[in-house]
Amino acid sequence: MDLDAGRLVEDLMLGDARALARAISIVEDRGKLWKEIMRRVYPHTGRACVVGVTGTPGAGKSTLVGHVGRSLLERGHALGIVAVDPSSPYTGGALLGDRLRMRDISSHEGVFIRSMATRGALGGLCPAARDVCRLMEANGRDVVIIETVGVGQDEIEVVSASDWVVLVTFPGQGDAIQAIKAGVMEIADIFVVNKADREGAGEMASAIEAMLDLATGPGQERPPVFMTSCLSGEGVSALSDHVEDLVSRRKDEPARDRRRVAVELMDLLDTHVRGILRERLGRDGIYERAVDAVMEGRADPYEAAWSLAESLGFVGGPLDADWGGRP
Ligand SMILES: Nc1nc2c(ncn2[C@@H]2O[C@H](COP(=O)(O)OP(=O)(O)O)[C@@H](O)[C@H]2O)c(=O)[nH]1
Ligand SMILES: [Mg+2]
Repeated sequence: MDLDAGRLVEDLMLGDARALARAISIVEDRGKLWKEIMRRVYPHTGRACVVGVTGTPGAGKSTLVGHVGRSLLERGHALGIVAVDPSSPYTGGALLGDRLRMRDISSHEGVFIRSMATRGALGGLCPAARDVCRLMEANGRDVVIIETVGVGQDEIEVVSASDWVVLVTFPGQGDAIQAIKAGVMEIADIFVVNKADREGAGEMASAIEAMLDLATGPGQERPPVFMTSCLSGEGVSALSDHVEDLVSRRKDEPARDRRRVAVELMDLLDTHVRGILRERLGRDGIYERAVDAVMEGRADPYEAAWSLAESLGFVGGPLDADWGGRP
């Protein structure tokens, strides 16, 4: 049976969870109706808040998301959770663990949880994760939490998909401070020392605060550091209050003023324009020939780019002068 994208998106926008699940599967597989669905959904997005949660495996991200999520649900928010897990080397599918850990909220009718595998050798935030956030938003969810494993590039990528990034660490994690020094600090808006029930949590929080103090310029606000324990519940409501506060303040802000929306739209536009051009240039092997010419020193990259543009008929327009003309 041929699926009607218009009908599916209509159902999805009425809050239908099955339509949401179906649309997510199509978008995740980059199926035939993927772009059609996104085209219909996009005008109805831009309002929801996206909270990225990152940190090393085992830090307690899923457990914490379960706790904070429950608190948001209790305050009447409609919640979407996207858990981006490392691909299992055996099945290529998402691990099951996260669903189990979030099970205490997964039966709540206000939440929709989706686990996604990171595909591709480099891992990172699955390219479809952003689309999935938009679908959840169109489905009526005002807060979407994306959990990603913080190993390297994902931490950076989650920034462009989130309004705020929460970095979860825990005491005894030897390299946490190292990681923070290595640039992760810049990307996080909220720092959490989880497993505060364990030895060394206070020291770790102080060390992070000290580093943040150093990095915070005059007149800037230092990002908050929370100590939480999912075991005792300590600090969890303070963290939830903070997130709730950010979300409710963000409500009145125009969508286009937001860092996330701007970065994301530009990035998507860029990626797709590039994809379209590459596809077109690839058709007759023009792109490959240009690559060869540059690699073999027969042309420089500036010249090669220019001839590629020429082959598409782009040259000769009023913008040429801005590019300095033919190299
Ligand atoms: N002691 C303690 N254990 C915790 C806490 N939060 C999570 N854990 C445990 O840490 C392990 C990893 O948690 P998980 O949420 O899967 O971490 P993730 O890999 O970062 O998503 C699980 O066994 C949790 O039960 C906490 O606050 N205190
Ligand atoms: Mg997890």
